[in-house]
Amino acid sequence: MEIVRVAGWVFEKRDLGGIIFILLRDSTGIIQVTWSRKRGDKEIGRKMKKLKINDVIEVRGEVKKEEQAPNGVEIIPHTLRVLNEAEHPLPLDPTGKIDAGLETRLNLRPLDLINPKRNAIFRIKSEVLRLTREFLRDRGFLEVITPKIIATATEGGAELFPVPYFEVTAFLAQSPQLYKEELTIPFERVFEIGTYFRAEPFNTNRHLNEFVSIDIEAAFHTYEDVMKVAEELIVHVYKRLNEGMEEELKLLNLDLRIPQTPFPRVKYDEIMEKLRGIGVKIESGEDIKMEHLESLKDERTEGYYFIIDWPSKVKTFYTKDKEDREGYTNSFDLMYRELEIGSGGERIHKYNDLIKKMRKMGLSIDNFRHHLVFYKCGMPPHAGWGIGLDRLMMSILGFKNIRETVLYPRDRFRLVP
Ligand code: AMO
Repeated sequence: MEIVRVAGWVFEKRDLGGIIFILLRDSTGIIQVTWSRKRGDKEIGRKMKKLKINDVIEVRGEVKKEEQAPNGVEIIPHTLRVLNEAEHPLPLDPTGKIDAGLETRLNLRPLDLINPKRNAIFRIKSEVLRLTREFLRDRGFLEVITPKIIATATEGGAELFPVPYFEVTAFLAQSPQLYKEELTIPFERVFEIGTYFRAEPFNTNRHLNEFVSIDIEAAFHTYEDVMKVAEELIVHVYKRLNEGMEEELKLLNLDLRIPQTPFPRVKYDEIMEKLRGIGVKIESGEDIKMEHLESLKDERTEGYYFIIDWPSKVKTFYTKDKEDREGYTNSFDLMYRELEIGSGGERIHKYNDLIKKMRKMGLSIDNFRHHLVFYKCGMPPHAGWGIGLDRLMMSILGFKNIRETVLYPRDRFRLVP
C-alpha cells in the first residue's frame, strides 16, 4: 500500500450521499480523492461534505488504481486537513464552466488562470521565453539588462512616461535601443528580454502601455543577417513547442504548423503599389496600417513575412539609409498577417552620418551626447531588432486581443490589479 500526502485546492466536488468525490488540483494536475461511508472515517466524511470550490486542503491517504478516475488512480483519505476556506460562491468560476467576460477575468486573474486553458497560455509563454534564451545564447548572444529609468527618448518623444527622479524628471524606457547598440562594442552580440513603457493614449487590441520586448543587437551583421536570426528563432520556438508542449497545445485546440523559411521579404514600395491598385489612398512615405494589410490579398502575407526597405521618413533616427537609394533604409518590420510583431534594421555607425540624420530630424544633439561619444570610439557596423513577446504569443496562439497573452495588462483604462 502506497501512502501519499498531497496539498492543493478543491477543483470539483460530487456528493452522492454514501460516496463523495473530490477533484484535488495542484500545479501538476488533478487527482481524485474518494470517501465512502462503507469504509471511510466518519469525521473525514463530515469534513468532505462541507468542502467548497478552492478550499485549500491537505490529504494523506493510500493510492489505489481506479479506472474511472481522471488519471487512473484515486486517493482514499486517512487524514484530511482544511488549511484555508474559500468563500462560496467564488466571484469567478475557476473551472470555466460559467463563462465570464474578459474584463471580469482580468480583474480576477489568479482565479481565471485556474482554468486549464488559460493556464496553458502562460505555461507556453514561459516555454517561449526559455526557448528564446536557449536559441540566442547558442548563437553567441549575451543576455544583458539595461536601465528602465532613462533621461531621453529613443523611439520618438510623444510616447514617454515621465517619472519624478529627485531634482529632475526622468522617463520610463520605451526600448533598450541605445544601450544595446553601445554594448556591441564590448560584447558584439547582445540580447535583452525586458519590460518597456509607452504612453500611447489609444486603446487597441494590440497595444499595451507596458509590454515585453525581445531585443537583439549584433555587430558586423546586416539587416538580412538579423532577419535570418528572427525567422530561425521563430522556427525553433514552433518546433520545440510541438515537441514539449503537446498537452498545453491540445488544451488550446492548436495544431502548430512550422513556418517555412525563408519568410517572404516584401518591399515597402511593392505593398504601396498593391494597395493603390486596390484603391487605398496612401502616399509614399506613410506608415502602412493594419486595416490596409487586411484588404491586401497576397499569399506571401498569409503567415510570417518581412516588409523591407522602408522610407527614412517613417523610421527612427538610428536607422541606416540605403547606399543605392536615397530616402530609403535597410530596415524591416516582421509581420504575422496584418499584425506587426517586430521591427529592426541596420543602424548608422558613423558619427558624422548620425549627427547629420539627427539634425535633419530636428533632434537635440546635446541630449544624446553620452551616447554619441561611442561613435567616435569604435562603434562597429551593426544591426538588430525588437520583437514584442506579447504579440509573438498572439501570432503563435491565434489571439486577436493582446490582453489574453499578458497576466496583468496595462492599458489606457487598466492600472489595477
Ligand atoms: P518598435 O517601436 O517597432 O521598435 O517596437 C518593437 C516591437 O515591440 C512591440 N511593441 C508593442 N507591443 C505592445 N504594445 C505596444 N504599445 C508596443 N509597442 C511596441 C511590437 C513592435 O513590433 N528599438 C526598435 C526595435 C529595433 O529596431 O531593434 C523598437 O522599439 O511588437
